This record gives sequence, structure tokens and C-alpha cells, in this order.
Amino acid sequence: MTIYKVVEYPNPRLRIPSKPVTEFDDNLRQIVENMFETMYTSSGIGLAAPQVDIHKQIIVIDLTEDKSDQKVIINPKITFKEGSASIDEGCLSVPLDYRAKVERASHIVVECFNEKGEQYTIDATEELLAICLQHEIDHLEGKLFIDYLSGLKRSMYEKKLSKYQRYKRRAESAS
Ligand code: K1U
Ligand code: ZN
Repeated sequence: MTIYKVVEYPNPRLRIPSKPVTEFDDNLRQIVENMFETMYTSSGIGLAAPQVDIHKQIIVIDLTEDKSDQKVIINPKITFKEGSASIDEGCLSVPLDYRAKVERASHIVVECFNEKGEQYTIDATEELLAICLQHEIDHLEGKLFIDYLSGLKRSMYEKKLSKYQRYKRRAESAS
């Protein structure tokens, strides 16, 4: 079992579109297991493969606190969207624990595969699941939640991040 390093914004590798999975083999199942461990270690509720520098259409989600509802979502396609909802989103790839609201559909239906290559449907009527799925599917397309922010909110975040990066570089060169 391996805990992957999470790639952080502004690393351009987060922008690479992911390729569909074609082999449902032991290597895929190992990646899925490692992604769950990485997600739990980082206290996340979801993780998409490009966040760990794997550019394949693989997502893991578990909204429970006791690790009891592991969802493996491979090659997802959104087939239905309705309603609107927004919550304070976070992202393991966005530094400074920055959170912001993004308007998304409140109910979606996703067609996908599990790690064994079996096709199934997720009817995400629960808002948090619908939002988390849209956030993770965005990752597969190289999109981040901060891309939806207004110009002012985005530039305030970029300023805060540059300041933090300068501070980090100085601290690193002093040690
Ligand atoms: O994709 C990611 O970076 C994971 C991200 C998923 C997500 C969270 C909130 C809204 C949409 C998508 C996270 O898990 S960040 C951590 C987080 O926000 C959280 C952790 C535990 C409980 C609730 C939220
Ligand atoms: Zn994210």
C-alpha cells in the first residue's frame, strides 16, 4: 500500500485531461486502493487520479466517517443534471485550505464502471454526493473549483498564495 503525494496548484500537471481506463486489472485495483489510503490520510471525502499525477479517469469517494461507503468511479459520464446547490468546497490540491462556494447541480446521474469493469449508475440525489462527483469529474478534465471564482475572489486567492510561497521559499533557504 502506498500513500501518494498530492499534486498542488499551480502545478500545470493538474491541467492534463485524463484518459479513459481500458484495462481493469490488478494494477488498476492497486491504484484504487492507494487512492483510498491517500484520501483517508489527507482527510478528504474524494480524490481524482490526476491529483496524484495519474492521468486516468479514476475517482474514489467516501462521504462516511467510518470508511463504510467506498465508491469507485471509473470513466464517468454525467447523463442527467437538475437543480442547483452550493457549499463551501475545499480541494486537497488547492493550498492554504482555501474554501469557496461554487454553484453546481444538486442532483446528477452518472454512468460509470467499478474497479472490476462492471458498469453501474449513481443516482446522486444527496447534495454533497452530487457536488463531490462534479468536483472530481472536473479534476479529470483539468478543471479546479477555483476556476469558477469571480475575478476579484480569484486574484485575492492568488495574492495570498504568492505571499505564502514567498514565505515558504525564505523559510526553506534559511534552514
Ligand atoms: O477533490 C478533492 O480535492 C477532495 C475534496 C472533495 C470535495 C470537498 C468538498 C466539496 C467538494 C469536493 C475534499 O475532500 S477537501 C476536504 C473537505 O472539504 C472535507 C473533508 C471532510 C468532510 C467534509 C469536507
Ligand atoms: Zn479537488
